[in-house]
Amino acid sequence: MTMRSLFSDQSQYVESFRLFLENSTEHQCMLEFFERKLPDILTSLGNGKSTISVLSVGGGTGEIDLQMLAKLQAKYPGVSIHNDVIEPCAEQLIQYKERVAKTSKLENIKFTWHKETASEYESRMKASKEVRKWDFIHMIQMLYYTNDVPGTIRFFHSLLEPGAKLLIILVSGSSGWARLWKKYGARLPLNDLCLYITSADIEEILDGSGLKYQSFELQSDMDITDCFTEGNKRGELLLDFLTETCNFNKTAPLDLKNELIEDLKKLEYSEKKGGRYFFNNNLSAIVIES
Ligand code: CQA
Repeated sequence: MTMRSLFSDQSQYVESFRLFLENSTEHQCMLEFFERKLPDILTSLGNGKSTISVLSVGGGTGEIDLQMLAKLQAKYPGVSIHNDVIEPCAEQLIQYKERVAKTSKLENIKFTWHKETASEYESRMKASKEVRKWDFIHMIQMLYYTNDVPGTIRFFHSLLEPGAKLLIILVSGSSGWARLWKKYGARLPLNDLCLYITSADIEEILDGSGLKYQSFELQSDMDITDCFTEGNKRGELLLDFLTETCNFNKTAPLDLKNELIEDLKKLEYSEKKGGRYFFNNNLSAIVIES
């Protein structure tokens, strides 16, 4: 059997991702960041405006977006918000709309959804004559899925109003992911749909282009203890998510599997607490100024 990318199986990807969210503090660490730092970051971008325009690039199911919008509403009470969402995945857009429909206190927010990729949006905007500018643009855990990272950042940065901000969240250069990709990337199923990029790569791009930014490290972990129990279904799906491989346990060459499993227990990847292993899932939030 050959190793196949997890992306080739949509339903298995969704199941692995659901388990990952259950076993990690991925969303909690973002919400904590929104709680502690976002109000400051949002200062000035809406001053004196009657409408604030927000662009969510890769908004997914909207779970994180709505938390962010709540912070914006709290910062600018009574101000109306236009929230545009770019998201190519149809199922996720449906879930986003359902979530909006059943959430209260969204009366002053107007939602517009665009079922397309960031690069399709870019082409469409460049072809149309109108230039639409934004007060706040965010790209959360999505830059892995673009084909031209510097170009994508440059384009969306060019859409910022004066005083506006662009927020990027993705895995930290000091996370277990960074180590895993560096050592094993070449031996995992090649896939042009997902790039192995971290905050370190983004900061290098930003330093080279002279854009002014600020970074924040968000502490996060993922309980991977189940990965070390032979035959544990949850552990197998979590391992699939980590390696982005479909049925990694069944399809990976034995030497690769053994080496990776042993590495995951090491301190460069995980911390051991109370007999459990916590993979380092640290994220970085990068705030770029207009
Ligand atoms: C698609 C693409 C990516 C998705 C998705 C669907 C995704 C989550 C859910 N559905 Cl078509 N991506 C995602 C989100 C957060 C996250 C990771 C993937 O932490 C894992 N990565 C490793 C850090 C990204 C490569």
